[in-house]
Amino acid sequence: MAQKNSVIANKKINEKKLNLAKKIILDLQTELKKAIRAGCGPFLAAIYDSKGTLIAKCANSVVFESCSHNHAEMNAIKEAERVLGTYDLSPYGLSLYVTAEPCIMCLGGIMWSGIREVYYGVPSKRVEEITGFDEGFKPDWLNEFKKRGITVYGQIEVEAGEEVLKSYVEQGHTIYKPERKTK
Ligand code: AZG
Ligand code: ZN
Repeated sequence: MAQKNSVIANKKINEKKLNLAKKIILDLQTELKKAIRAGCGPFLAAIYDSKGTLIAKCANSVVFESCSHNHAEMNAIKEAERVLGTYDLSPYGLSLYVTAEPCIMCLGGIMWSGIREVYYGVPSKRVEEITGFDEGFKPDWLNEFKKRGITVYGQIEVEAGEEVLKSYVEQGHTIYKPERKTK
């Protein structure tokens, strides 16, 4: 049976890629603490090309820039498209690394950007339990991405990511979400 927090993937795991992803995500979690101190939300994303060149790295800036779209992944995709001068990233063989599982909005953003690989840290369920953020409904997204040729490896270095989210909450930072009127 799968261990709690064991890595999940929609393609056979490549140990070399996984080890690189562990290092990148751990580094992102460390850098995220600084981004939080600077007023950003508790998520950080980076996009690398297939040679390992960093193309974009962005934190969540929803509160900082007063924009509900400004999740880390959306900011990083937008920055990569600006740097490369294109709305279609598919020819570049890009990989997105992010400190937590993408939310429903970012899954759409990733799908339409042409990103080829996604590596994430803390699963949405834990993000929601720790912080109270609403990550949205995402039925069978690993399989849907697989059908579209997008590789996903998830739940990478989860403990380190959970610690950062816990400290964001303990420090009293904003849990940004619209008021829900369900009745
Ligand atoms: C979020 N989840 C991720 N992965 N990234 C962000 O920027 C988010 N903002 N709220 N939930
Ligand atoms: Zn998002």
